[in-house]
Amino acid sequence: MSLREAKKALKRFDVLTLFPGMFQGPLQESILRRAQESGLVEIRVHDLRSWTSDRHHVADDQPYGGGAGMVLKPEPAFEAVDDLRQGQSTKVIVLSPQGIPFSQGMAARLAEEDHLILLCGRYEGFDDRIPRGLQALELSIGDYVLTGGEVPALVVLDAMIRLIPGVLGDSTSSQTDSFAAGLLEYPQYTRPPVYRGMAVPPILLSGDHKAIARWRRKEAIRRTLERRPDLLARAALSGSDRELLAEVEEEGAAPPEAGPARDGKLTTEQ
Ligand code: JCH
Repeated sequence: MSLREAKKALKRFDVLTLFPGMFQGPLQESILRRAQESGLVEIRVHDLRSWTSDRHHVADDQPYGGGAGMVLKPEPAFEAVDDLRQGQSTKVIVLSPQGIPFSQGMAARLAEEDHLILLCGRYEGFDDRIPRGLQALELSIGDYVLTGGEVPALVVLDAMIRLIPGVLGDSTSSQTDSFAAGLLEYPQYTRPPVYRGMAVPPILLSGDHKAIARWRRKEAIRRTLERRPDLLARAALSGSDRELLAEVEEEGAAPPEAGPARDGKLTTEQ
């Protein structure tokens, strides 16, 4: 094996779910499909009901203490993980609204693991001995309640897999995108130069690469200030970034017709 090939280690992902069919479409298109075909990643989706022992393959039960809904039983989850675990290197991830926030940084760290098991719950959640006993990393993809852990598992897989070396054709593109840099992306344009009365900013057609780089950085800062001030507060801004930020603040708010509604009609938090 050459030095180049030695770096190209296979990553394995085992998904445990009551609805394996939910993974068939998303994992068989585009980049996730190619990542598997090229042998960089292996994703196995398993039906949790295979690890139930009763005749009716029951995976849920009523919550102790009463209350509405059902809870995922511990036995199928523990037995499945026992069967799939590959020694110490295996990390178990449980998707839940009670998890710690999943982020780009978390995706980058998890993309370095050799073997992950992702457990998707259903019903009103799972017996709390599941994440505790499995010493799982409990992750939330955001503050909204979904019907189960399948869509969150796909989100986590997608975010991790595109960071695995060799998965994206261009090895630099995942590094340079916005969240890695702590700012939102600058606006992009392609042909035609004017569409439905909206012109491409003339500087992008100027051929002046230095001026274009400055404009892009300034627009990235403007967007981040307007849409995600929380990100801007944590961003590592250089001296020239601070000058661009001062210019943006001097110029004031964007005209209301310039972009999607961010006023009372459509806010990011209710
Ligand atoms: C899940 C549910 C009512 C949970 C069952 C398993 C993750 N970020 C994120 N949002 N939603 C999830 C998620 C993950 C796994 C499961 N549900 C549905 C329904 C609940 O409390 C009343 C809790 C949701």
